[in-house]
Amino acid sequence: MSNPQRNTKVMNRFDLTQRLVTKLKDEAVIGGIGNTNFDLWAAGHRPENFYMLGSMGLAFPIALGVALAQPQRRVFALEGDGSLLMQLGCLATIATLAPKNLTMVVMDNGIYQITGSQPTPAAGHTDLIAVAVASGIANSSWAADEDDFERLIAQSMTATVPTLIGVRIDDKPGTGTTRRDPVQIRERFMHGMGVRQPL
Ligand SMILES: Cc1ncc(C[n+]2csc(CCOP(=O)(O)OP(=O)(O)O)c2C)c(N)n1
Repeated sequence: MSNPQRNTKVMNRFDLTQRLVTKLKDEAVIGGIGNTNFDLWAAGHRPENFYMLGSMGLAFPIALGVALAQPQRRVFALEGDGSLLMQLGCLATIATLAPKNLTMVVMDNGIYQITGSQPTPAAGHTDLIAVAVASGIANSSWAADEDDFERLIAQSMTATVPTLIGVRIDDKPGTGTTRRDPVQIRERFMHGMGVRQPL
């Protein structure tokens, strides 16, 4: 499990994903590989959702690209701690490009859950929010509990810099299973972003 020294409540990924999705209108949401993806799907499919399949660590980089391409639209990204650890360099890139319309959430269960729950370095000495701050994303913080999570999400909606929210979560598996149809996922998302007619 994730590092208990963070003094934050252990929450649930699906509950937090639902809390986010119910607040949204036309915002984009990028789900990472595995559980962030499955819970995003289970929280209710929307054409503005993009489901990353197969590659660890690409939720934040893809969300960065969408945020830069559509600066008038807010973009959310949901990523697991193990996946973010695989792509830490993206934090420095995001800090440098600094899109104000990007809100990132790292769901930290301290394990690579979907491949057998091996502990990640985030369960030990590595504090991903401290890493993000040191990378230049100053507006980064751990959510103390569900109310704090909702407050940080709301605050990010009008932020002038990128936002990163860390949440400690339990080890409950993802709630649903994303339909694995990459072409359909891409086409629906492009339609959701207003850059392609529906299939
Ligand atoms: C480059 C790469 N290495 C390994 C894998 C295998 N793999 C898929 S998901 C996963 C664990 C993901 O962990 P995390 O992001 O913390 O999410 P969790 O499963 O805990 O929700 C691993 C090791 C992969 N898909 N890609």
